Amino acid sequence: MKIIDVRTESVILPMAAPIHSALGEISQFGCVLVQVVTDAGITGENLVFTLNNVRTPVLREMVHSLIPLVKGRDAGHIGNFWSRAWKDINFVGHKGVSIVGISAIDGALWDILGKASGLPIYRLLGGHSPTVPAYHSGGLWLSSSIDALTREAQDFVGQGFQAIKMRLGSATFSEDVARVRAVREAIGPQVKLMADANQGMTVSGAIRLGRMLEEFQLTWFEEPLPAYDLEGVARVAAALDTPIASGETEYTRYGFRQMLELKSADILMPDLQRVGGVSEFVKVAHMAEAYDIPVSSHLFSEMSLQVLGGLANAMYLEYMPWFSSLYNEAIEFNRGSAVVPERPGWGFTFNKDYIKSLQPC
Ligand code: SMN
Ligand code: MG
Repeated sequence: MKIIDVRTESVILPMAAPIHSALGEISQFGCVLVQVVTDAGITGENLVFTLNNVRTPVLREMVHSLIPLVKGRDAGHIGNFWSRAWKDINFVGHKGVSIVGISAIDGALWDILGKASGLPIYRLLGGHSPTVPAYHSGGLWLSSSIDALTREAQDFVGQGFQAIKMRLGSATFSEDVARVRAVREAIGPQVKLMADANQGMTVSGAIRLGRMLEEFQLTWFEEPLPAYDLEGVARVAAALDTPIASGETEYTRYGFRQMLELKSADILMPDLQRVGGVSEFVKVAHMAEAYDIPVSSHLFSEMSLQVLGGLANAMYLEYMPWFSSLYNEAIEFNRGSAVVPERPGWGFTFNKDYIKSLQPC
């Protein structure tokens, strides 16, 4: 089965209301939708995106620059594409946009492999679990008042979620502590609670706030420091009992190898578009397994679900409903866990009518 074409289109995906984290405001996304077309009539789909539709054409152009590496080639030679692409991007760099381009095509190739074999990706990866515990991440933003936070937290629990994530980065530590206390009291001791600082802190600040938060039994304290400071976050992880989760802003097996060697985090959280696609997510997860470190996905809920289902050390799926409207199928939940679809490939297909209604960019 040969690849005969790679098509891309970019659209603006609006948000119902802007949200705030320590990263700033997010009001919309620029989505690059990728279709890899084969001569067998099978098309692989994938998505990469930018926050606020800034520099979306850069991502799209990066994907285009890799088309000559796949066009006319065997669609099943995914590892071969990855190795040649790695060499091809050397001059531009082995982190950042160039990896996003590889991820976009890699994921579409895995979708093709699944559709061609009639199997969901999680079975192609070894089929570890048909369900994956999920946490609701689509709320509890910095912009919410304490009242709104507690209502939203209770609403997620009412929907059946047994784990939820809130954001840190208020004007003072005591405000962050008050917000975590309010959410913990609203959901009780059983529901798991994560907190994400979105890289906004210093080593000493993260240790100080982390100690103030120990009593709330957080499942993890996420990305306390700027993503480049792998040694700094290792010092935070060593100082706290609360597990540190990090890695959503890290690239490829080489970045994560360094995190593992430095003991930067207790939980790794690869992001499909930054890690290097399904191929690289799996390598990172297997490497982490050798350190007895679990992995939790970042965004891309629909696609990450298939990857996590194939892994023995999958801890949580981040459920972020931002992109759900792009798909014909919805994630099914059962008592707080996401059910891995048995449909071939991703098991999620683009809703072309909805996408047609979006503004191109
Ligand atoms: C996050 C990532 C991207 C945009 C907003 C928030 C956050 C997460 O770090 O982990 O969901
Ligand atoms: Mg995060």
